[in-house]
Amino acid sequence: MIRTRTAMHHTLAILFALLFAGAVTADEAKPLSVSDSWIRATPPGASNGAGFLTLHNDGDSALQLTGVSCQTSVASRCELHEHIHREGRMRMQQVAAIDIPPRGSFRFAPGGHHVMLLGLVRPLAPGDKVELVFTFADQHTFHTTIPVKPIAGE
Ligand SMILES: [Cu+2]
Repeated sequence: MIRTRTAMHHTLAILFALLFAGAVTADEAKPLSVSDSWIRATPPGASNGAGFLTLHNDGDSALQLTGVSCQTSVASRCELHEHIHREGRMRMQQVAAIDIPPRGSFRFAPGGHHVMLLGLVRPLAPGDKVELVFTFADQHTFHTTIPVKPIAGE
């Protein structure tokens, strides 16, 4: 009994070590940085919100962004979106992938690409913070936390 329990503890310790090592590697291996990040505060009753930021690829190889998720109880999920003009109207749609060139950057900005926050359970208010997790084609992830700013802050 004691031997089994010791073996199990040992196995768990190794598993946690591997998980922790994996989590650290995921972010450290990605040469990314963020600037101009903000999420637009939403009026009462709004079901969706939008976040903006510039992602900088500080490395020597191209990166392909393939998704985003949000670690928050305020929104049910997040998506990468773009605005398009179709039949004289401004619409938005989900994008599957965004390429960020080496030593280059990609800007999410009002009227263009944005991080869509869907299924808001309450308004996004100035002072709130939302953690976003970007996913790349090579399975690496990048975490960043973005502040909510007043609508007039554009
Ligand atoms: Cu959108």
